[in-house]
Amino acid sequence: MISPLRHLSRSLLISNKPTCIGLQRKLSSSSDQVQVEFDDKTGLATLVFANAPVNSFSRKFLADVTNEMKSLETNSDVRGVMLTSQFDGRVFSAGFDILEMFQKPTEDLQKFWGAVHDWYFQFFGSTKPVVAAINGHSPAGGCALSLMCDFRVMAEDRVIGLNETQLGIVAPFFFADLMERAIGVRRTEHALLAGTLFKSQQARQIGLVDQVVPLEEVKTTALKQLTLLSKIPQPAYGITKQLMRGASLKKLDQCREADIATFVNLIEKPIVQKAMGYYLQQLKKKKAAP
Ligand code: CO8
Repeated sequence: MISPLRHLSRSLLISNKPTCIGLQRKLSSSSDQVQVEFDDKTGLATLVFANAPVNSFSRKFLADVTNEMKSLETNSDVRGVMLTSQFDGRVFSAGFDILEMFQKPTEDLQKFWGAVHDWYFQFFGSTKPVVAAINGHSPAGGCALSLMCDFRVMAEDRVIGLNETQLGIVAPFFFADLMERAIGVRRTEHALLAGTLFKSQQARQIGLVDQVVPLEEVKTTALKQLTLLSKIPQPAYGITKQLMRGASLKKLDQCREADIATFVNLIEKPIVQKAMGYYLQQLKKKKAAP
């Protein structure tokens, strides 16, 4: 098996056609749903989520983005990572793929939640500068991923938040923790109970995102911020991240099995399955409406 580090080194060597931006190159990716771009002059990489139609996180997509991030993390040429979506203006990520949690055997649910843990540890545990260019709606798991980044730039007039209760499910404690870090306990409690999706401008006011700009400026603004962060000396940057995040990471690490059991127990409840089925129907109906 190729180690993640060797995988990226090989990718750098065989990286192909240049993109429209100067020295930026597309790196080979193990998945069609995640594109990796790398600027070897600045050392900045971009992960572009391209899992049509809405970048929902299936088990496979979780594993793919986790693997790509791992490769970037372990490559010393990479000085920072920007996350963004190929579906510019529409959706950053619709969160977890609800179909992965609907009418699935226990074993699949366990594997899915294990992949969620790996994804959390990889992104929230990254020691490099990571900036989210949120160029579309970002509910639930999309919001959580943004909150794992060091800085969030969002397009105007889109929504972000942990809306799980609206689906009849419960955001896990490590999502609540991510939100609490950004907006405090009281606001998080209100937001989680109501399943609030905040409009970008309001998200900025309460500190859920750091900057809101017109859509066409999202990536350049995020890149500017990433450039600044990438100039802060490593390992000081990475050690500081570990210092600030270590306790949260350790908390989940110490209860991985129990957390998987909690998830499965909740998701398998008939009333929860019913609520998710209803929510899925509503999503389809929305499309069917004139
Ligand atoms: N999962 C699966 N399918 C989805 C999802 C999703 N999260 N979101 C959208 N889809 C599907 C739609 O059903 C539709 O399918 P089809 O083409 O077959 O009709 C297709 O994707 C396109 O969707 P839309 O037409 O709605 O696309 P739009 O661009 O109009 O809207 C939105 C994009 C705003 C993102 C919209 O799709 C939306 O609101 N989606 C739902 C978002 C959501 O509520 N996500 C919550 C997921 S749960 C989660 O992330 C954390 C769960 C933690 C679990 C803890 C349990 C203990």
